[in-house]
Amino acid sequence: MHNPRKVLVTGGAGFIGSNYLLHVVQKYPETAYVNFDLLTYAGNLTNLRSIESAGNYQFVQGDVADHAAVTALFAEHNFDGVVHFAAESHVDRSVLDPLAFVRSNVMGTATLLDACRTSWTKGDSMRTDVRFHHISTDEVFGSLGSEGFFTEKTPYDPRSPYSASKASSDHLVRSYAHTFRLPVVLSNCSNNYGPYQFPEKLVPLVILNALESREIPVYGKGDNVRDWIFVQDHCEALDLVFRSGVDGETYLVGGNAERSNLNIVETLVRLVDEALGRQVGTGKALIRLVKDRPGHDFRYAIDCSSIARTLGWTPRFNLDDGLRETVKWYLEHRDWLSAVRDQTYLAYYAKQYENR
Ligand code: NAD
Ligand code: TDX
Repeated sequence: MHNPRKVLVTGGAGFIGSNYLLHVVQKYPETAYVNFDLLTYAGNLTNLRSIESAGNYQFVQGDVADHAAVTALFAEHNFDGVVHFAAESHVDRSVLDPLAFVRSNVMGTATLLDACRTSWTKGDSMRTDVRFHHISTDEVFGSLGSEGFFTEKTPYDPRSPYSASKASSDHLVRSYAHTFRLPVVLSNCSNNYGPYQFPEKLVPLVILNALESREIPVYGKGDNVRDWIFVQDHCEALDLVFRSGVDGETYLVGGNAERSNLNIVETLVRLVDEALGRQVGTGKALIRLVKDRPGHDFRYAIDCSSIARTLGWTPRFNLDDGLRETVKWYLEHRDWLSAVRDQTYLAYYAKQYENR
């Protein structure tokens, strides 16, 4: 059991990080949380309004790849745990600007690991009452055909600059565990959806475009398959892995909910039509099959029986309920959506689709 007193959460203003902080800051009042986030386009402090004045929560703006800033942070706080979410996370952006991914995801992870090594080594030995939890993705395993599942034993085969940068960071984490005895746990999860997701990712993008009656781009034939998990289920798994996982272990987390992209998109536009009382088919008429993403992985699917067996975790939400709840959330938070759908986003969106 890892029972930390002071935890550094990196990337806590992003989609999964903010959902995680909303979950743990209230659940563990005896643990102090420091959220260290650069506030890139994907970071949004308004997500954390309900905990910003909690006595066990603090925000510090900074870059995980900035050695001086990370060193100063560790000198100021006596962390005994790190939960590392901070990363560039969008595959399409990694096609447009791969080096930003190497910097934040590879150098950022290496910089944090080294700060942990330095501050958690006492004399010749590494502390054992500390823990580094690395948050990673199923994309490190590459692409599946129509059969089979990823397991903890699947060899790495990353195929986009994003997944290659995440794979590199996973390798660095394991190398610090092996070489320096750094106590680590890793978790690799499938596609998350839910509140506070930036609308460049498929689910919130479809909801936003359906609401604003803009075209909805579906790459290729829309037959690529993802395994979808509600973000709250992921956060509950992360809480268990961080506090009860075994040192050095990797846990695969998935939603047991495979769907083709076209199926997800059609479900979402139907839910938006229903919620707005629009004529059936209004949203569907906005769907466009567009040029495929370069190197687009065909299918991801996770076998999460290992974490069910070892930590007793299984996803609680089924996909239809989770998507319905998600559409409801975005409709009730249209101010959040319009605030993030600013000029930067629209410029990115235009650039992304200019050749499609
Ligand atoms: P996100 O893009 O919504 O948020 C990333 C956060 O990290 C933002 O708040 C951003 O400001 C911050 N950040 C980026 N670069 C930084 C840097 N150099 N220094 C400090 N902060 C920085 O991402 P997300 O979807 O919440 O993903 C979080 C983590 O979970 C990532 O490591 C991602 O690889 C992983 N993951 C995501 C999914 C998914 O479906 N979204 C699935 C599996 C794993
Ligand atoms: O406009 C779109 N049209 C479309 O067809 C977008 C944005 C996506 N897609 C397709 C591409 C994928 O097959 O939908 C699927 C999901 O796309 P994304 O939401 O971009 O997610 P994906 O590329 O699968 O990666 C996500 O899951 C794993 C996260 O972004 C990663 O951070 C995570 O590691």
